[in-house]
Amino acid sequence: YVIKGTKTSFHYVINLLHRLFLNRFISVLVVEDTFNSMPFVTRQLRHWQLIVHEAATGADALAILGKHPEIKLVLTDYHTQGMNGTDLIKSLREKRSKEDLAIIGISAINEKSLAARFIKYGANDFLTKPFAPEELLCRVNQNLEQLELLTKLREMTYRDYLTQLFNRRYLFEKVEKQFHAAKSAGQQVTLCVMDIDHFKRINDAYGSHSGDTILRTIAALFAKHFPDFITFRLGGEEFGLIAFNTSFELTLNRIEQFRTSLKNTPMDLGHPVYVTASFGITDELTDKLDDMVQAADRLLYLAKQQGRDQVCS
Ligand code: GH3
Ligand code: MG
Ligand code: MG
Ligand code: MG
Ligand code: MG
Repeated sequence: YVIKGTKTSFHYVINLLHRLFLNRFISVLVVEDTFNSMPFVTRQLRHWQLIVHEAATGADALAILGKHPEIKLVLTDYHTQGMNGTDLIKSLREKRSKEDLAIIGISAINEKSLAARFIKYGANDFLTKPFAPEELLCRVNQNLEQLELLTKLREMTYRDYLTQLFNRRYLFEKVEKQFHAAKSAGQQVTLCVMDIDHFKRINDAYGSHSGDTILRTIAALFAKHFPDFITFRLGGEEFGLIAFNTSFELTLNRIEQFRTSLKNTPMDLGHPVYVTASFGITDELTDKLDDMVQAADRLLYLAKQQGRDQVCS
């Protein structure tokens, strides 16, 4: 339909082949309508290599979506059993946002205002029956591509480009919320900051490109050592971690272990280079997360003053 039926640019064909490959890993949900036109849609989507779930009623659709959080797109008609399409969209949107799940509403040609209503209730797009298979596939593609773009954008927003650790923005936009929730729940929160010792000397001796390599290596070691905690880059050669609901003593011990392991791990610049780091760690809860970071920073400063390569608590 897509390639043979109409004139298609070379670029578009390449794009379609790429989609065919990607689709094998993407799940979609089709909510069947009461007039039985959906088997056609299901068949088309399976041709298109997508993993297709089918729901017979609105309640079914909600249950399936709850069980399969990996579903990326829902196609629903207005006339579904038990619940109409717009009510279904409203319920779906309470669970999954537009940036996380694409919804395409399907309306008939004689239901003029329905397309607008679908969009108002939270659908990303709509199709008007009767539609060509080609239009169905183009709209499904477009919506999947938009979701993928948003996911990529979100990754870029919250990750540090050099080290791929979470960045400052993630800490103060996302972790801040977790911090307040943990506080209200009476949970233990431990925050640690780490600063590489005499990093300027490394840059001066080996160049900033080698400095970058070392920062990446240290970040990877840090994240690997603490897979159960949130690790981030605060900026420059300063990193941090936050641990929820873990004993302070245990976290402190693990930081000590990491400090020792780091100083004994050769950085590979073609020849071995050794680095150390200083740490400040606190579990004293503050009003804002930033105040806790600053408290840990003061302890870190103390560790530097007392000779570096140590943890201050
Ligand atoms: P101290 O032990 O007191 O922390 O000494 P230091 O030299 O590590 O501290 P200082 O703050 O004087 O210098 C930090 C250096 O880290 C200077 C800066 O150029 C370097 N740096 C910061 N970010 C990056 C980066 O992304 N890549 C590289 N290569 N160097 C960086
Ligand atoms: Mg400094
Ligand atoms: Mg430093
Ligand atoms: Mg710095
Ligand atoms: Mg520094």
